[in-house]
Amino acid sequence: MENPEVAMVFEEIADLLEILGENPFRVRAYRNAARTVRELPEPVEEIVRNPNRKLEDLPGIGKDLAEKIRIIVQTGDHPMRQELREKVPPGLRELLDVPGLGPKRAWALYEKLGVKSIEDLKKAAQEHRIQRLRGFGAKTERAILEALEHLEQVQRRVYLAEAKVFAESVVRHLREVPELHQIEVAGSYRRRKETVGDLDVLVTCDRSAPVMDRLAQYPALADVLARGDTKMSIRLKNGMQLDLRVVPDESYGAALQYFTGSQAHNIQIRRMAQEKGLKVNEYGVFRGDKRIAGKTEEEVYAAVGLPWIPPELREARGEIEWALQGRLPKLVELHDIRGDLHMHTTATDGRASIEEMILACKEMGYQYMAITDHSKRVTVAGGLDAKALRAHWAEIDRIAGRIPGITVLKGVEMDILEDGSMDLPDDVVAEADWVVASVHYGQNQPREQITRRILNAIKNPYVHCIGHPTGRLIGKRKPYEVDLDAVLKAAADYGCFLEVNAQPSRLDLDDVALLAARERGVLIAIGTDAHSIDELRFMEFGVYQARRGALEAKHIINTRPLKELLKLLRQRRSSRA
Ligand code: DGT
Ligand code: CA
Ligand code: CA
Ligand code: ZN
Repeated sequence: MENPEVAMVFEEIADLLEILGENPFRVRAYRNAARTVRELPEPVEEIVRNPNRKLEDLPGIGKDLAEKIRIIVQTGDHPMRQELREKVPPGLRELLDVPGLGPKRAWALYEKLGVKSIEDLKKAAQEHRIQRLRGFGAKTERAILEALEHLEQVQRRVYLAEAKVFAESVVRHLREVPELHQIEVAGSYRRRKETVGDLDVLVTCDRSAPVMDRLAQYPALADVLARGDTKMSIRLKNGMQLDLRVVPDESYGAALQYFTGSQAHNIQIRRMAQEKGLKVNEYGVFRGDKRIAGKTEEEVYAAVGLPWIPPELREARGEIEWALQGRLPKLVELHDIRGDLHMHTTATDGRASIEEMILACKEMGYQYMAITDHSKRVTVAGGLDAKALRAHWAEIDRIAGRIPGITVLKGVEMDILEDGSMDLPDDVVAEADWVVASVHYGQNQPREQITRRILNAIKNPYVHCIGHPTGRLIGKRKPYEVDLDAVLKAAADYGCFLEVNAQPSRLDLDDVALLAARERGVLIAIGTDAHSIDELRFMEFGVYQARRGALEAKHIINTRPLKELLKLLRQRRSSRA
C-alpha cells in the first residue's frame, strides 16, 4: 500500500468522528497520524514488514495507532472506518470540502434539511432554504454557493506531491517487466503542474501484453477501465485515472512530446511545423509520408527549428519565442538551494524541536536555515509575544552554538494584523536576522484593504519577505482579493522579497505570478513552511513551481551563499523606495 492510501483511511476516520461530534483530541490524533504517514519519506509498509523497525518511533504514533497502521497495511482497510461509515450518510463527508462548512454545520444541514451530498447542498442554497436555518443566514448561503463554484473547477485533481507517489511507484512496478524498454510519466505531471488530473504513462517495449498484465497487478489499482493493444486505462485507489500508452521506439520522442503537452504548447508547435511543410503527431515528424524525426524529443524540436524546451515551460506563455531567440532560461534546480527560509518548531505549531529541525536541515546539506515561528496574533498556534520570542531566539542561539556546519538565522513569521499594523514592534523585529510577514486573519477583506495591509508590510524595512502572498489553499480556499500587480510593483520598488511557499497545498506565489515577478525584477525566497522534519522535503515542489515561473537560480535568494544572502538582507533593511 502506498502511504497516501493509508493516510486516506485515517483522514476519513478523523472526518467521520468529527462529523459525529467526537472529542477533538481524538480527532486530532487521527489527523496527525494521517499527516505523519503521508509525509514519510519511505513506504510505511516497509516499516511494518521490517522486524527491526518500530512504528511507535514515528512522531505521534502510539501503540494504538501503530496497531491500526498494521491492520490497514495488512488488510487494506480498518474495521473502524467501516463502523463509522454506517453511522454517517456517505455523501456527508464531501461537504467538509466546502470552505466554511465545518463538521458541525454539515451535520446541522443534514439533520434539519436532509442535505446528504454536494448536490443536495447546492439545491438547498439555490432554493434559499439555508438562510432560514439558525446560525446560517443569507451571507453564509451566498458564501456556500460561491465556494461550490470554486470547488467544481478544481475537483478531481490531486496535488502534485500525491501524484508523485503513484507516478514513481507505478514506474518502479512496470520496470520489473523484462520486455520493457523506456518509460516516462508525461502529461501535467511531467510539466510539474501544481495539481494533476490524470497520469499519462508512456512506454516502449517488445510486446505490450506483459506490460499490461503487470499494470493489472499494480497494488494501488482499483479498476481496469479499458484495455486495448496500445492503450490501457485504470483507476487508482485514490480515485486518479492512469492511462498507459505503448508506442514503438522510433516514435518515443514524438509521443513523449505529444503527451507531455500542454495542448496549447502543442498547437503552437504544430503551427510552426505546418509553416515548414511538416506534420507533427504522436508518431513522429513527417514530410509527406517520410518520417524525419521522432525517436527523441530533441529530434522533434530540432525538426521544427527549436532547441529542447523544459516541460515546466510548455504552457504557451512565451517559451517558444524565447526558444527561437535563444533566450530559454537556465531554470533553477533543487541542488541550487542552499537553505530553507520558512519553518516552525514546537515553540509554536511545529512538531519537531529546534534541535531536530537544525539537525534535519544539516542532513539536507544546507549551508543555512531560518527558524520562523509564529507571532502572538496566531493564538491557535501558540504565537510568541516579544518576551517569548526573545527567549526563543536565545534558545536558538544556544542550541545552534553547539551544532557546527550550518548557520541558523533567528527569524519570525510575523502577522500582518487586520488593521494593517504589524504584530510586533519594530525594535523587536529589528533583532531578528530574517522576518517573514504573513496574513492569517481578515483574509476576506475587500481588495483595497487587504492590499493596503500587504503594502504596509512591504514598506516596513524590518520585514524581509511576504509569506504565502495570496493565501490560497489549492482547491480549498481562493486567494485573497489582493491587487497582486500593486504588490509586485511595491516589492520591486522597496526591495522586499516574496515567497514561494512550498507546501503542496499552497504553492504560493503560483507560476503565473512568478513570471510577473521575474518581469518586475522581484527576488523570490523559497520556503517549505515545514511543520515537521519530513516537510523539509517539500522544497522540491517549491523549486518546480519556480521553474514553471521561468526562474533561474539568480532570481531566488536562497540559492546564494550565506555571505551574499546576508548582504541582501542588510540591503533590504536600509532600503527606501
Ligand atoms: P491533466 O491530466 O488534466 O492534469 O492535464 P494534462 O496536460 O496531463 O492533459 P491530458 O491528460 O488530458 O493529456 C495529456 C497530454 O496529451 C496533453 O497535455 C496534450 C496531449 N493531448 C491529449 N489530448 C489531446 C488532444 O485532443 N489534442 C492535442 N493536441 N493534444 C492532446
Ligand atoms: Ca494527464
Ligand atoms: Ca490523460
Ligand atoms: Zn503562514
